[in-house]
Amino acid sequence: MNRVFSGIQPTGNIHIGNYLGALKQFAELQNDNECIYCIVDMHAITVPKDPKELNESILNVAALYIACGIDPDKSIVFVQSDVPGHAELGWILTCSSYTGELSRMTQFKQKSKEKESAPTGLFTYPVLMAADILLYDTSIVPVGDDQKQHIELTRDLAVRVNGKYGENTFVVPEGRYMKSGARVMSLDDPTNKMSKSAENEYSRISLLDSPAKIKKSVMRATTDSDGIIKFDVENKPGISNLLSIYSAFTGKTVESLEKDYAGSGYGDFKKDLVEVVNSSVKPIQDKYNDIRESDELKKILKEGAEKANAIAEKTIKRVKENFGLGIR
Ligand code: ATP
Ligand code: LTN
Repeated sequence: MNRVFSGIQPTGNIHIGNYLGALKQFAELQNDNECIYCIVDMHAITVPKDPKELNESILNVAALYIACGIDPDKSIVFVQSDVPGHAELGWILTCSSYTGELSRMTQFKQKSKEKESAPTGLFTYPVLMAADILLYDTSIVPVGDDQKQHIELTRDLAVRVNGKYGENTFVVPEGRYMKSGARVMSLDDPTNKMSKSAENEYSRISLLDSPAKIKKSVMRATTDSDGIIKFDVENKPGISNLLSIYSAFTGKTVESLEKDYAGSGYGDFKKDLVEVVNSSVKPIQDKYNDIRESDELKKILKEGAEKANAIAEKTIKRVKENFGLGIR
C-alpha cells in the first residue's frame, strides 16, 4: 500500500477550488492507500490569526474532511501542531535548504508582495510543508496545481538529504493532480485562482454557502460577450472555468458539455450549473452539520494524532541517527 499525505490550512471557508483540486481525491484515495490527512494549523500562523477564530477553523476543516467522505476508520485525520515531529523535522530540513531556492517560490513572492516586511515563517513555509510530507514516508501527495513548485522543492530536499546522510533517510514523494479541477479560477476574475482570501465573496463558492449565495455567485460570474459555450482558456477564460467546474462535479467531459449546450445561451448554462453545484454540496453540508458539534470530532482528532505521532516518532529517530543528532 502507498502512503498518501495531504494538508489544508484552517483559514477561512473551504471553497470548491479546494474541494475539486484536493479534497475530492482525498476520499477516493483512501480505499487503496494508507492515507493521512492533516489540518495544517502551523502553516496558518505564517500570517497572524485571531486565536479564537483559528481554533474554530481547525474544527471546521476537520468536520469538512469527514463530510467530504474521509472515513476515520480508514484514514488518519489529525491537527499538525498535535504532532511535534513536524516542527522538529521542519528545523532539520531548514538547515538543508537554501535561501535562493526559497526566494523563488511564487507563493512566497505573491504573499509577501504587499507587505513592508514579510514574516520569516512565510519564507520557510515550504520547508515545513516538506517536513509534513517526508515525516510520514509519503509516496503520493494529492494537491491542487498551485502546489507543484512546493512538491518539487520537497523532492529536491529529500534527494539532497538522502545523498548526504543516507539513501534510507527519506522516501521521495510525488504530487498527484486532478485532471479537471486542479486549478479552479476566480469567478469575478478568471485569470486568477479561486482563493479563500480574495475580498469579493462572490469570486468563490464555499462548500458551506447557501443555495441563494451559490446562485448569485454563478449567475454573476464573469464571461465574455460572444455568447458561445466553448472551452478556450486563452480567449474565453470565464466560460472555460465554468465548463471545468461543471465537468469536475459531474464527471462529464468538457467536449460533451460543449455539444449538449451548443446553441444555448450563458444564462441557461449557468442555471444548470447552479443546480449541479447545489446538489453536489448539499450532502456535504448535511454531513457537516451532523458532525461539527458532536463530541465525536475531537475524539477522531485525538486518536488521529496518536496514530500519526507513532509513525512520526520512527522517522524522527531515523533522521536524528543519520544526522548524528542527540545522545545514542
Ligand atoms: P487560498 O489561496 O484559497 O487562500 P491556499 O491554497 O492558500 O488557499 P489551502 O487551503 O491549504 O491553501 O489549500 C488546500 C488545497 O486546495 C491545496 O491542495 C491547494 O492546492 C488546493 N487549492 C487551493 N486553491 C485552489 C484552486 N483555486 N483550484 C484548485 N485547487 C486549489
Ligand atoms: N501548502 C499547502 C498546504 C500544505 C500541504 C502540506 C499540502 C501544508 N502542508 C503537506 C500537502 C501536503 C497550501 O498552501 N495549499
